[in-house]
Amino acid sequence: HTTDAWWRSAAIYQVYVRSFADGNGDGTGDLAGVRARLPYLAELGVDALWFTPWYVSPLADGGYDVADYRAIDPAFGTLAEAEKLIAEARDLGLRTIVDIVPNHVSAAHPWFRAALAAPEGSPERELFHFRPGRGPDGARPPNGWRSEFGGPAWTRSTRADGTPGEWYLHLFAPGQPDLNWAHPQVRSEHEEILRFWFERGAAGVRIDSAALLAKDPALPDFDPGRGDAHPYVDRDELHGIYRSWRAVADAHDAVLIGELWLPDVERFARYLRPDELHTAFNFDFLACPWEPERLRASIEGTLASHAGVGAPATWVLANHDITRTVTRYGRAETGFSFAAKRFGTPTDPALGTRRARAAALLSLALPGSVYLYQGEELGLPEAEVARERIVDPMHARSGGVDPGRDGCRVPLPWSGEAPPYGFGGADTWLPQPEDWADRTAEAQQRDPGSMLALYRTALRLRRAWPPGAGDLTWLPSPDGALVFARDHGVLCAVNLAAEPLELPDHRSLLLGSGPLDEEGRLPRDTAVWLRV
Ligand code: TEU
Repeated sequence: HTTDAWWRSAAIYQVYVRSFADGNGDGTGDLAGVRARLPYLAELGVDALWFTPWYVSPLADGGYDVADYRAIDPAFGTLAEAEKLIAEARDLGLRTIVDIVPNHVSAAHPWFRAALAAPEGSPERELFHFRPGRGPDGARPPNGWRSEFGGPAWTRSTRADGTPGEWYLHLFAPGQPDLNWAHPQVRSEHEEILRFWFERGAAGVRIDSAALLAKDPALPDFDPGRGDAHPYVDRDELHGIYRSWRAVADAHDAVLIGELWLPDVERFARYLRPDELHTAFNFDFLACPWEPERLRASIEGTLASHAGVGAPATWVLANHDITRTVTRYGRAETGFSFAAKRFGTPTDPALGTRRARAAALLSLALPGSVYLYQGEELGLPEAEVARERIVDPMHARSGGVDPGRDGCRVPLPWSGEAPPYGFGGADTWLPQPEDWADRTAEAQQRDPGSMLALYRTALRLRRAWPPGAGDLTWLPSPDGALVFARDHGVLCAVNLAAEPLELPDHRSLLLGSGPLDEEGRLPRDTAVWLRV
């Protein structure tokens, strides 16, 4: 843990490959598209790129169903292209993070195909969680666990003779069977996969669903209301797994980034150790409503828990699973929860944009590293994808109640007046809204007041701050305002109150998310950076 390690203060851009840029004109984003747009990313001023899964996959869950980690999905390109991309990015000062999905594989993975083909009780099945069903004909799932996407977490397999057989566990979609992490082959295979990508130039990995891998071997029913220990979230066995991953990462000077959705900050911080994960996404901040006291408590809680273990804080406002900030912050309920997602929730895009701009400056001013999801720099709203075009399994498995996550995964608008907005082929895998002409990267490049201009300026300023730049000091401020100084001489003020905020000295204004009022005060839902 040297204090100036790059990942401690990096701005990391998340590339959702399928929707970033389409080089071959088939309507699906690909590596050729990313390579062509690398100068855009370098100019944006980020330090690293995190690529969502680009491996061979039936795309039952947008690539989080991996059939082969050692090859790129043909829809995206080839392994040779990925290696070129990593090298070209590195030449532009951009490191590469790849996504690893250890909780499950695709149902099309050779291990699972072999397990299905093998008889009950065979060693091939031990790599997964196969169990007989309950009831006289085994017609009921082995336990009552629910899939994260809705419905039972079990699907019944079919025997070679066509009769119904054992059930297999999948915490997500049926096309994503859970691996048995008690099996040594599962462990060794993942360590090999890490080495494979580190040897190809990856500077780190993002670990998907990192808190779910280990299961209570009895697979018991549980009732959280009764205080039962959770049979698959945050189990102690995980720490041993990540300690062995850390040894692999250290041998390649690579970084482990955990996706850990854990409500308890103490439990969360237990993974951030010198011999476990380097860093993890801060979902507390992401889910936090746009309210001054809640934001301040989230920031303070984050900084305290991370300081306690010597890990840098991280700041995340959006990703490929979350409603876009412009839409979220324009709603009456500005916090995020998966459970609350509904079609047609009213939103005020102008208000949402204003707050998203302020939130951008807030998150980029905080000590630690920051994640930027593609399209946030363009201020894209959540797209309303027509029901018949939705492909996210979350939609179907919720019985059509949850719109799913496609609305934040729509192909990016690059240029022009109408779809596909320079994305590539006209037949985009998800339809783009008709009213995005003023949201294209090209249109925003010409507009100094655009979201893109704000992100570029903020990232450029932030990049000049000393590495490992230090602490944050809260300054006295009226209710509804957040004002803090960083010890390298930058002050950030955010006003969430109706009353305009007097600034200490606006002559040293570096950047604002919106204009000050005639008296030089900071209006509501606006943020500034000042040099102090
Ligand atoms: O998400 C893990 C995860 O638990 C949530 O983000 C998930 O979408 C939510 O709990 C549903 O209720 C990761 C990926 O980010 C997501 O895209 C994948 O679908 C998921 O893992 C399965 O691999």
